[in-house]
Amino acid sequence: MRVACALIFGRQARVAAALAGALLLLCCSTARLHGEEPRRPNVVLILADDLGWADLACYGADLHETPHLDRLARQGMRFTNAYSASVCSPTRASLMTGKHYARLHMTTWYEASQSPPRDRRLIPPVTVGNLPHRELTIAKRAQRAGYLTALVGKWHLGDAAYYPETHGFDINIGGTFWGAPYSYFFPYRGSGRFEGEFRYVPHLEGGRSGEYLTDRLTDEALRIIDTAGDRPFFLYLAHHAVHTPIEAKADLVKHYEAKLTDGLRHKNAKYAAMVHSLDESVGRVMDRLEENHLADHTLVIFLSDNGGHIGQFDALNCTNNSPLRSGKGSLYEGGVRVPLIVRYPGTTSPASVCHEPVFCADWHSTIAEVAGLTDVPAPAAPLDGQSLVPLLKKPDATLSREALFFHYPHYYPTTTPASAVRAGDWKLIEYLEDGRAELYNLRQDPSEQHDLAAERPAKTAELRDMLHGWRTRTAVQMPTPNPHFRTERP
Ligand SMILES: [Ca+2]
Repeated sequence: MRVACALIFGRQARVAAALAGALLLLCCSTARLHGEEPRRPNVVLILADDLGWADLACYGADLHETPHLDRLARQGMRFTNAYSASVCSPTRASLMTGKHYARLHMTTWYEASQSPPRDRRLIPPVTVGNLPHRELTIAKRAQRAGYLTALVGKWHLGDAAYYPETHGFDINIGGTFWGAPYSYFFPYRGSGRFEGEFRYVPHLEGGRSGEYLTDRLTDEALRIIDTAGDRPFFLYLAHHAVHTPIEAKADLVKHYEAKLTDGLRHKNAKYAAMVHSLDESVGRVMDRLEENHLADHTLVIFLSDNGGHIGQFDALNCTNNSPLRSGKGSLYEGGVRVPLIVRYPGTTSPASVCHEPVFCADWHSTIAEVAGLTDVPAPAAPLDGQSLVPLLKKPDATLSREALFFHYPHYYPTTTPASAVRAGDWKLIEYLEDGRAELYNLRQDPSEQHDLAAERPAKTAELRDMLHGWRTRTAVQMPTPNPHFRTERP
């Protein structure tokens, strides 16, 4: 009986599916007859600045409250092994171009690109600060396909001749060569705090006293969603939060100060309040997509540009990436592993989790596939990223990729110049001052506490060869010995 019912229901389901298919075909044919193409999906790329892997509640944060991002993760897919570069601009370059930032010679941020320090053991290379116009950004491709393209917030990929408007964005609200605002409070400008630089965030006139930057950038993003009309849009909402200066709204700071207790991993109430405002922003964007009946037809991507900043601001550590080691700048996991949440109804399943390692350069190809940008020119090969659509459909799928590579030939408070490779569960970091290598098994030791380089010489040699091969193939820039360096100072 049960079998008969199943057969009948199965037949009915097949008939219904066939009818639905015929209807869909008819609609598509009608649209084509009238010269209309099916509307392309919208893309909302929300990039947080310096947000650590463990900074969201859905990634284990204890002080921070992030209900909207947690909801986004419940509605979509959360990645546990997503990687960016260890500092700002390289990730932004890779997101836009689909190329490894080291291939572009953009391994550090714009302001530091031209003036490497000359008092250390190695002299870091002079890198590219301006994203070259020969690079075809995902924004330019989307623009050519008819998308309304908008950058709201931080750009950090070059001076005025290389601003977002020159790289495919119809609208640029706030994008400059500066990597951080002077202040998170209107009028977002001033000098003295950052070595006398007069920093400001343009196009945010008409604010009121007390207005908070994260809220204002969100207002601007909502305006773009509202005004896109029938055009598909690519909205790149690149928040300054939670980069320094650590400044937050007073009522939220008070809320988190009251929550501080011994034993919490996160201890900075102002930083927690900045994360709170960032989370509210994501909630407001999602609400507006819902209100405008666009949420089911929009790819939403949320990630961070590098690991959490563990340095101090106003005598307090900004964040703590535990259980991951170190933070921004470093090639330990705390410097490069970041939160990544993706929602694309019909493709991502609710509350799915993906453990496959993915890289910021993958988003160019992913967005191109989702948006169907096959009818506009693609960047010249080779692209280093690959489409994540197979993972979005099936989180336990695997990508055919040898390894992920990292390259930071610079100095930062958390590191000396280094390169790294992650292949499967294994990770090798090579320090360029003396060639010393560290080897970790990330499955057994995600906190990178047990260096296995001496114990596993064959694996160390294998990964080192892989890393050197990649550096040669990719023609990355290397630091050079400093002939004037003296270990014994007078
Ligand atoms: Ca950053």
